[in-house]
Amino acid sequence: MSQSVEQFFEELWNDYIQLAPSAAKVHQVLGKGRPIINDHVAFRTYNIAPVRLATLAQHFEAMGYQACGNYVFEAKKLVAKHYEHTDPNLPKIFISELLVEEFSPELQQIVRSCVSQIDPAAVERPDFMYSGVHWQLSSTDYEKLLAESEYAAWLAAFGFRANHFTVNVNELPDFESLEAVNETLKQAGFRLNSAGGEIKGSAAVYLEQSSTMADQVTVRFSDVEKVIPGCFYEFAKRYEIRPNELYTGFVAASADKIFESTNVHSTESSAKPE
Ligand code: OOG
Ligand code: NI
Repeated sequence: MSQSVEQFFEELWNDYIQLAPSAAKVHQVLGKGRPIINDHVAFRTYNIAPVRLATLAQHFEAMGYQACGNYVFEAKKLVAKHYEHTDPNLPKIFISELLVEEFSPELQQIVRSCVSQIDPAAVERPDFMYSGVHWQLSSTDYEKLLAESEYAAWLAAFGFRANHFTVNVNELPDFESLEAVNETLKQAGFRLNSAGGEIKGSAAVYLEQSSTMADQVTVRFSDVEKVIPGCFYEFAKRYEIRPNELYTGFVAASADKIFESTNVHSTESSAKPE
């Protein structure tokens, strides 16, 4: 029952790379075989019992994490919190939750039906955080969710697992800037999220972020299989808020665009040729 924190993050990573196969290649390109330090891991949920943000956060509180920042995303109808650990080697945790009651009755009905299929006892186990989907979902219901909220649809398709890990760029020995990281990634063939510019934030807000677009993965819905955006990798460079003290929070305006890394990209867009 009491698995170690290291084991938890290892299992979480192993689950994540199945839906973000690019992540292993990112490590090769940026780390050249050396270990990569992660800045944070992000999770998504619905604000419905038994999977509310506050309930899922208990797994991290049990590991010694403490609640720090609160964030609101009005247009996307989301709220989020981040958690920090006193052990600097452990990644920060960012958990968001969708305000389901603010959507159409149709969306609410699909989401409530999914959540009602979860065994509440399963939520209490730490492995719930990489347990995936607990429900049957048709591709038509997925499309209905997608029409209103990319977030609602992603969560219904993939369930509970790391949405992304984030490379701590400050700890990358070979890269001075996030621009340099982005250029290396693009040269290696990765598609970056350009919503709001490839780099979100700046030194003025003490945080710069970029991310890949999610890998396309095959999901078996109750009726058919579809290829849809899975998980992505993020890159964060933090700046000092005081001498020798890096900013540890998040920036809502930047996060708002990072969420779009799992958007279904239009075929009309200016995506580079493969
Ligand atoms: C979270 C997006 C926000 C960040 O680092 O600002 C975020 C998500 O896509 O679930 O991770
Ligand atoms: Ni993030």
